[in-house]
Amino acid sequence: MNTQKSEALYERAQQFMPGGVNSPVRAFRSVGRAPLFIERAAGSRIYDADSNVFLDYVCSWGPGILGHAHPAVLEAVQRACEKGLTFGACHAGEIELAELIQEQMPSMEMLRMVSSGTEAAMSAVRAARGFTHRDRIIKFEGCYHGHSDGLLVRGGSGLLTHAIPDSAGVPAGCTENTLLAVYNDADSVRALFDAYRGEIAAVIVEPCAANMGVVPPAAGFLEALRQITKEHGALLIFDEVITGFRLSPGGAQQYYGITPDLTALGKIVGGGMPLAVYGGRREIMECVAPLGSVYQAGTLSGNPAAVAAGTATLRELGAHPEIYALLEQKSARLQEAAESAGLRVNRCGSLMTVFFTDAPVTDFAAAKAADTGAYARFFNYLLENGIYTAPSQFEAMFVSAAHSDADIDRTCEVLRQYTRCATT
Ligand code: KE4
Repeated sequence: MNTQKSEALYERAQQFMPGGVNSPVRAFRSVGRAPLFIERAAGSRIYDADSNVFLDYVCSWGPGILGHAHPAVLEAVQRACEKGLTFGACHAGEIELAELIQEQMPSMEMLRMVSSGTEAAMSAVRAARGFTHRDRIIKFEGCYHGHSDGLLVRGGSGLLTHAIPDSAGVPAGCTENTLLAVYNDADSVRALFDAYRGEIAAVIVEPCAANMGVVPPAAGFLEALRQITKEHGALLIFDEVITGFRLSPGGAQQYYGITPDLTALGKIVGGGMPLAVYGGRREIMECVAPLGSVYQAGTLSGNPAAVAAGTATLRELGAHPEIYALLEQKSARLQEAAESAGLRVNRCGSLMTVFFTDAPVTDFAAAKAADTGAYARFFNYLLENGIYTAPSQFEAMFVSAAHSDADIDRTCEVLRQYTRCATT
């Protein structure tokens, strides 16, 4: 595969940006090749600088549930941009998007728009602390909630990919109130609440972990978190930046039937533009400025163009609820094909990860034991066969509504041809 133009661009990019990238996981370092520079994307496909075409199962890490450059989304953004890119003031579109979100996620009685999932998760934690007047929070090893100081502890995603479990530059004081539990182990959460009785403001969790690779919640795990937090007067925060509007129209909270106190949303809710949201019980959100004393702000929060993209995306999903059943069918076919090639697959709806390990992957320790070298070979095999999947063992594959049956057939064919012995 010719990647000369990408390689030349990469050389130049490295002069300006750390690792030549604006986000570490794009650097392809764990899959042993120079990153591709993407020129355009449409539907289920991305096109790189060397005119290679790939079926895209990264979907920009989740926003692309409708596929790239969906006409309805593009038209909405173009219309919004013609009226000006940003006002730094209120506009009616924010209300419309808030209504759409609340229709699908009634737990979000009041919400605030921000510009990234990091901001959404960070702000939800701050609101929880402000509401409960408690300082400690619990997160899970291997879960990733963006790069705010207090949450960069044993995180997943790029931290795991680049073996930086705890980031440099984060003073101990920023993480001393961050307690770590084991995903799918409710007893590890109970033990922390017993040890820090009355001190824990909230538990923040990816309701289906997707940043150590996909690790679905064990039966009863989320229910246990809901019960334990209630018992201890702590809040349950669902980080639905990935699962929101992906697992179901109402996200993981609808899919699993658990109502959190606060939710962080990102990716799909912005339709591919920089927009994220946090929100939840009204009494908690009324602690947020200007109503309350929890301060949070943002120049581009609720940006009109981003709001237009998110609104068009949620409207399209609302107009075509059949998308979710189709995503399930397509994803199940991919899983079946991979498993027929002897691969281990963790899947939750249209999120999945092929793990290179013989043991079941139900938590961070099991995920970390995966053979990242074997994953790299798998990634490159797919890429050479025109299929672009996550350039890291510790990320998810995403399926979109734009992946046609022919796309899925093609992908299944490549997966079935894959034999570990031939490529490890
Ligand atoms: P952003 O700040 O990247 O918009 O969102 C942070 C975030 C928060 N919560 C969850 C569950 C997330 O998955 C993320 C970000 N996801 C990664 C991919 N696993 C973004 C890709 C990247 O870092 O380049």
